[in-house]
Amino acid sequence: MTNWSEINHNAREWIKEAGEKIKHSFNKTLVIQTKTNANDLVTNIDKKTEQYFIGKIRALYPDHKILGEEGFGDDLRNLEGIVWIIDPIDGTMNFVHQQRNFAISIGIYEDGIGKIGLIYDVVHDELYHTQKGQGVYLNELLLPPLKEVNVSEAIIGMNATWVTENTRIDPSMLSPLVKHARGTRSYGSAALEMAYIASSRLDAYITLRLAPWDIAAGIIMIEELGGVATTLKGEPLNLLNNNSVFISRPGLHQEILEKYLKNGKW
Ligand code: 2AM
Ligand code: CA
Ligand code: CA
Ligand code: CA
Repeated sequence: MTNWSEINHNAREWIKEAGEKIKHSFNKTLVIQTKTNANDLVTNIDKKTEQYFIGKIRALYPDHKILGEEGFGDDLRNLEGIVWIIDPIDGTMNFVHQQRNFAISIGIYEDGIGKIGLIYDVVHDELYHTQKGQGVYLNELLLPPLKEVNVSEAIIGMNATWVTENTRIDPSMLSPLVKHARGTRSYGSAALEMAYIASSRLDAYITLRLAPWDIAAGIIMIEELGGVATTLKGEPLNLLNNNSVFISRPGLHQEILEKYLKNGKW
């Protein structure tokens, strides 16, 4: 039998320790490289943090598999067994430019079912954590289930990219939603935007392309609180591929899907 509370305990200890190491790195010189384009950044700290987790997991749980953004884990073809899905720094651009508004994100799955989700806002020392069936916590505080709200009362997490000329969606599709919502925000970290829905700082989050490690932990939290996590077409998210992502409180999810997304030109 898998001892999930032990795994949870260890993962939380490691994420805090990794956060300490990241904070100490602020005084040292950062090595910044680009990946797919000039704005797609990675640093030596992203890589070191992923390697730190992999070292810990391999030592204690050699039969677990690891999917990490920076590629030091396994090359996964399926989600069989226990799989750790890790984003060592979500919001690298914020990490580089702001030294805040980034998070470590870890989702642990068994045969594709979310079991443990951790999102750690290092600088604010806010650890969002959940173990399936046991509620979602922000540090020691148990978060209440998500209540329904209407678009007119909702703050929606969305990057301005998607309402300007772009390669993925007609910009006119989301602009009515921007207009009808109470407000929009963009934090530059998918994991934090999902955590903010969990803690009701945001009501929904919409984006056109995310990788599994951006959303693996957040999905578990949102679903544990009664929220909904799908693609922009309302379909299930696939943790082996990139996805469009639409996360929301219940009720609001249906309203946005039906009024703004379903009949869109895309
Ligand atoms: P990252 O910082 O771990 O790369 C920024 O709006 C959000 O999108 C962050 O969560 C960021 O994660 C993610 N992101 C940045 N570049 C991306 C890309 N090329 N594909 C998918 N997600 C990306
Ligand atoms: Ca990245
Ligand atoms: Ca990410
Ligand atoms: Ca990252």
